[in-house]
Amino acid sequence: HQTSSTVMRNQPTSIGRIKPELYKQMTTENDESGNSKGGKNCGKINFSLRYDYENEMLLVKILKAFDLPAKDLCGSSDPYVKIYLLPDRKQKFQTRVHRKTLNPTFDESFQFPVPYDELPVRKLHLTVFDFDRFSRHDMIGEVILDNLFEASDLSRETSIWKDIQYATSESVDLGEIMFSLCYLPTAGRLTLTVIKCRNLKAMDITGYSDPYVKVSLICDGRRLKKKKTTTKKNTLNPTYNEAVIFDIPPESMDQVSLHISVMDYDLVGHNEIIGVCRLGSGAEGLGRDHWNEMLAYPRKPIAHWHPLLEPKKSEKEVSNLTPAHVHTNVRGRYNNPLNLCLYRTKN
Ligand SMILES: [Ca+2]
Ligand SMILES: [Ca+2]
Repeated sequence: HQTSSTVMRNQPTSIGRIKPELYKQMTTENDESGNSKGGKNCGKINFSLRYDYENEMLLVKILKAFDLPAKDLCGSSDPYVKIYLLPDRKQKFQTRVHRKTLNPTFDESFQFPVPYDELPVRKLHLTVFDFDRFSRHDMIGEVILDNLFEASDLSRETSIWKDIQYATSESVDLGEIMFSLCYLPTAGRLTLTVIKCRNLKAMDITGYSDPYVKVSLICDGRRLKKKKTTTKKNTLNPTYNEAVIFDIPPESMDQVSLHISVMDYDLVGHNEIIGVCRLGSGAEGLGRDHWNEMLAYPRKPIAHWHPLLEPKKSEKEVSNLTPAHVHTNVRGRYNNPLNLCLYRTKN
C-alpha cells in the first residue's frame, strides 16, 4: 500500500540532495518490519498497469519480486505468479517459473480484455507460488489490488510495488475436467467422452503441462481395464473430444467405479498425476451424482465439469508401475469376479 513508487514521487522533496526516494524507501521498510503482521515476511512484488483505450485491454506487466521467503529445503524457491482480474476466474495468466531465486525478474506482459467502465468493479489478484516438481506447489502469498486506479488513471504505464500478503490455500487449484457419460443398458455399454480440461496445474518448468487423461475401470479395488486419450503438449487447457468405451452389464453397474486421472506426460522419468476424479455409485459428491444421472437417463450423453482432486497415495503408486509391469498384469489371467466382457477399443 504505502510503498507505491508513484506515491513516493508525490512526497515533498525537502530531504534534499541525499536521494530522497532511497531514504523514503528505507524508512517505510523499517516501519513495516517494526509493525506486527505476525512477522511473516513474504517479500514484495513489482508490477505495472496501463489501460489500452483503443483495444479495450488492461495491460498488466509482472516486473519482479524481491525478498521472497524460501520454500524449498535448499533455502530457495522457484517462484511464479498467477494473475486474475477478479471477479472473473476463468481467464487466468501465469508467468514462467524462475528456478532457485528469491529475487526473480519476470518482465512478462499480460492483456485482459475489459471495457473501461468495468474497471472500477474489477480487482487485480496476483498469487505467488513456489513450483515443486513432485508435490503440491506452495503458495508464497498474494496481492489483491482492490482499486485499479489507486496509483494513477492508467493512461500511462504505472509501476506499483506491493507487499505480498501471507496466504495459504487449503488445496491449490489443480484444474477441472469436463466429460460426458452415456450408458446403453441393453448393450451394456458405457461411453465416457473426455471433452476438455481447464486451468490445469503446471507440472513442467515451462509453466505448462503435457496432459492426457487415463480412465481406469475398478472393481473391488482392482483395476480391470485402463484407457487413455492422446497427449496434448504444452497446455493447461487441452481439448480432447475423445471417447473411451467400457462394456459393463447393467447388473454390475453398482459394483464398479471409474477412476479418472489427468496425467502430465514427460519424455524423461515417470509421468505424474495432476489430479483425479472418481465416479460410481460408491463415489462422493459430484462423482456419484453424475453417475446416477447417467443411469437415470439411459442413452443420453450428460456432460459436467468436475474439479480435480489430489490423488491418494495408493493411486500414485499404481501410476508408477512400469509399462512392462502393467502389461503383465493385463495379459496374465487376473481374477475377474464379475466375469465382465472387456475388450480393447482404439484409444
Ligand atoms: Ca520449489
Ligand atoms: Ca510434462
